[in-house]
This record gives sequence, structure tokens and C-alpha cells, in this order.
Amino acid sequence: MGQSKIVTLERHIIEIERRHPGATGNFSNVLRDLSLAFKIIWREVSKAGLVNILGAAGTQNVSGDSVKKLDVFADETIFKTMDHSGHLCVMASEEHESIIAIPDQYPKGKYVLLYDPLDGSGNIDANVSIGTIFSVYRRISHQGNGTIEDILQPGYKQIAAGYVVFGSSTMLVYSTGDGVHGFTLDPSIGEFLLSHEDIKIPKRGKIYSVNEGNYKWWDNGVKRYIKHLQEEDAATSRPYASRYIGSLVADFHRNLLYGGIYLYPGDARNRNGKLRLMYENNPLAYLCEQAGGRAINGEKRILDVIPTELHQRTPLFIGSEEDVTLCEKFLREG
Ligand code: P6P
Repeated sequence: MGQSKIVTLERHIIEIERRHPGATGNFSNVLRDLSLAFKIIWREVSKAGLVNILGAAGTQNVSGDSVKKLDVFADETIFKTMDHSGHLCVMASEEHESIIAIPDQYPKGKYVLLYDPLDGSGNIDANVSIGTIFSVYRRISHQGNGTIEDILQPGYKQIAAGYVVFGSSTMLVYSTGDGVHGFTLDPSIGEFLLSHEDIKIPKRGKIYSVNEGNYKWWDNGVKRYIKHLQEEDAATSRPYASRYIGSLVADFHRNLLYGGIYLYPGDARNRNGKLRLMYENNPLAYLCEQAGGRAINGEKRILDVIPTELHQRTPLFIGSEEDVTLCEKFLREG
């Protein structure tokens, strides 16, 4: 049996680019540059326990999470890899309160990059999977430095989104609107190799992911829905399994491959829940829909939410189409 076809990220990007005759290749360069940043972050994440890079840097990010040094490293790595390419006009990071300008000495391009440099970083010390999430838009402004209006676009305007999950292996999962594709990093050659082509999330799963410690603050609809999943299921005569890693990228990635639903509801403490629209919910909603799933905030499609603030939060119910649709029914009934 001959070796199966080896498709590097580079080859895959070029092959998708060829499907779009008008493609200039600039956008492909954005993805290529991002993959370099991800490899550099992988190098530090994979040896985090060895070089004493762990431990809180003593500061807090705008969302109130304590910032670990790897967060800072990942944030700086993405900025330094992406700031000089001439393809971006502005960036925004979950770790920065305001938008990030492209330095004056570098040309400005037609794309906008948003990123959560290391989501789930509270798990770093416990060696639990963590991830980087990114989102790309076309600029709205015409030239020069990008503006907050270039950043605050609704999720349906995304032209690409993806994440890297640093787990038992390191995988890059992304979409540019032609389906969702997964690449596994081969550290021996430093290449992301196509391992999961055209990922489709099962129409229904048997897993739900939610922090049940928040039960007492949940709305009644959420309580009734989770209780429903815990009871005998007529179709398969067994209840759903509860799986919660506490690292969004890892929880989402498992549900994308196996099927199921991830919930971070709004509750009595915070009507908007915890997760950020621009840095977490929009990119994952884009991927989930590209894979045949759904993502809502309880009232509407995540991708249709019109953003008003850079770090605004929305509730998130995301995953298999039938699971999210049933959840939506319980939420509407209250
Ligand atoms: P909780 C990590 O801080 C994060 O943003 C996501 O990665 C994760 O799913 C969620 O928060 C966990 O939040 O409140 O359940 O600890």
C-alpha cells in the first residue's frame, strides 16, 4: 500500500485559491503567516513545563482573567508575525483593551485579523488542552490604518476563521468558506499535514458540555433542557454523556468531530454569559455552520449579532444542528 497523499497546509491553501479565479494570493499569505505563528506558539506550549515560562504574569486581561506568561508570549508572537506582511490594516486581540494598529513603517493591506492568542490558558499548569482562535474579515475603510468599524463587523462577514488546539497532538482547523479542514502538526518536519478533510459535524450527538457548577443561576429553560438530556433518550435508550474540559477550543473540537452541544448560557449573574463574541463565538460559529452545525445566542444566530463593543460577551449554544435546535426550543419555552 503506497503512502497516502501528503497535503501540506501550503498545498491546500493553493488548491483552494485556484478555485477562486479572482484570488490575488494575498489572503493565502495571511494564512501562511498565521501558521508560522502557530508553530512558534506550539514550540513554547509543548515545553511549557520545562522552561519555567509558567505562572501568572501578575496582570489581568480586560476580561478579568489572570494573564499567564504563555498568553503574553502567544499574543506577542501573533502580532510580530503578522504586523509587517502588508496584508492587514488592523488587528484586535482578546488580550488587548483596544484595537492594535499596524506600525507606521509597514504597508497596510485589505484584511482585518482578530485573535484569542491562548484560550483556556487557566488550564496551562494542569497540562490540559488549550487553543488559539482567529477570525479574518475584509476591511470596510478604504485605505490607511484600519478603524474600530473594520473590527466590529458581524460574524457573517468573516472570510475565514479557525483555531489551533494544543492537545495530545496539535491541530489547525480552519475554513475559508469551502468547508472545514483539519491539519495535524508533524513536529518532525514542522508541517501541518491534512488529516481531516471536509469535517462535517454529526446532525445529532450524545454529548453535552456545560459548567454544571453554574446550575443555580441558570434560567429555567436551560435547567429543563439539561435535565431532558440526562433522562432516558427514546431513540438510543441512554442519556447524553456530560463532557466539560473547561477549555472552549478543546470542548468545541471534540463536539465538532463526535457531535453534541456546548453551552455557555447567560445567567442570573450575567445575562451575556462569559464568552466573547468577537474572539470566541463568531469564529467558532462560522466553523460550526461551515461543518453543518448551528450556533445561537439563545435568540438569534451568533453570526447575525451586530457587535457594539470590542469585548462584548454573548451566551453561546453551539454544535450539532438537531441538538442546538432542540435546545433553542427549551430556551424559547422558558
Ligand atoms: P468556566 C477559558 O477561560 C474560557 O474562556 C473557555 O476556554 C472555557 O470554555 C470557559 O472559559 C470556561 O469557563 O466558567 O466554566 O470556568
